[in-house]
Amino acid sequence: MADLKSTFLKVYSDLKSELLQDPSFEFTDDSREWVERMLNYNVPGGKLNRGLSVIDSYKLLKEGKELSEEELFLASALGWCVEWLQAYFLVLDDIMDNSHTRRGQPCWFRLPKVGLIAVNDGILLRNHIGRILRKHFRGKPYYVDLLDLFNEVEFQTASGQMIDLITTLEGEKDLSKYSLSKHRRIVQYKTAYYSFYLPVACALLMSGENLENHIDVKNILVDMGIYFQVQDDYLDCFGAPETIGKIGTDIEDFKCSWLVVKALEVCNEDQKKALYENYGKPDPSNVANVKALYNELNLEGVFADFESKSYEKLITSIEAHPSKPVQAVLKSFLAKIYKRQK
Ligand code: DMA
Ligand code: MG
Ligand code: MG
Ligand code: MG
Repeated sequence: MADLKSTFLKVYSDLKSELLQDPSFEFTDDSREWVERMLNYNVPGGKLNRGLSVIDSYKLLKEGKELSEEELFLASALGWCVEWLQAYFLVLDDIMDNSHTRRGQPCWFRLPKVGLIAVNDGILLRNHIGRILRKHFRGKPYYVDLLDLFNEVEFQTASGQMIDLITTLEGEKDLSKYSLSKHRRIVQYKTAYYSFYLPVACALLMSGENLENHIDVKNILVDMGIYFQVQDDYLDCFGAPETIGKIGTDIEDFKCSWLVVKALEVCNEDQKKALYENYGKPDPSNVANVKALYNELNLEGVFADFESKSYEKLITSIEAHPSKPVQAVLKSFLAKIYKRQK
């Protein structure tokens, strides 16, 4: 595993060097340094789960057959495309969510020299995906399908971000519009497609599969992605910032988080009043009141229950899938996230 990660990181260096030599742009020392620093700051510092899953999934689909050098490189390159997409969304997400830290360091836009240049850096990160795919996959029979996949998933994610953001509009802060179905819609689009479906779909395309034949796999991965974002919402409040590498902002931001939806479901009238008064305000005392209420309502316990039930449901639907290699892909993905602390 440690070995796979170092191979994967080596491919990052190769892809970065190619991007820094891209013949379509005449780099100066300054511009090359900027891009290199921006990439190193934003692309490789996460858990790399999504990227590594492309390689893991591809291996499992090959049922134990040794990968050639080329296959390992291509699966890694696709893994990095997923990580680049993630970096692009996170750079912009942190601006929109007014966040402070990410992966244990200040958010990119918080650096004094960066500021809103981060918006263009996000656009560059996005464009790098097309550069990588063009360079390494243009001759492949599945090239068009790959481009189409990345386009579709990017559109779904941006649409999810849009509904996440417009629910928090100033002057329209009304908790009564928050429900489990609204939460589900938001997280399905903003998180599940790019974090879960995309890595496996990349591996399927590389294996010569037609994605239209794998709608059932997609459905299971979307459910897994929803479970993953519920964990993210939970960790935003209950996770240790040193472990998750970020300080939560969901309460201040009036987010339609799973926690607030659950709180609304189980609270009494007085507690509801307190929630309405304190949710979505920047003052630390309001935030503390919301957290105290979450504790009073035992949301940690409610979450633990949700976590084990989701796991059982997912395992049941995975085991109903006819293909053993596909089952292995899905189970390995689930194992990576079950009861995660970060
Ligand atoms: C993340 O939602 C979704 C995308 C597309 C980045 P979020 O704002 O809850 O993520 P985080 O908690 O990592 O800021
Ligand atoms: Mg965020
Ligand atoms: Mg967000
Ligand atoms: Mg979050």
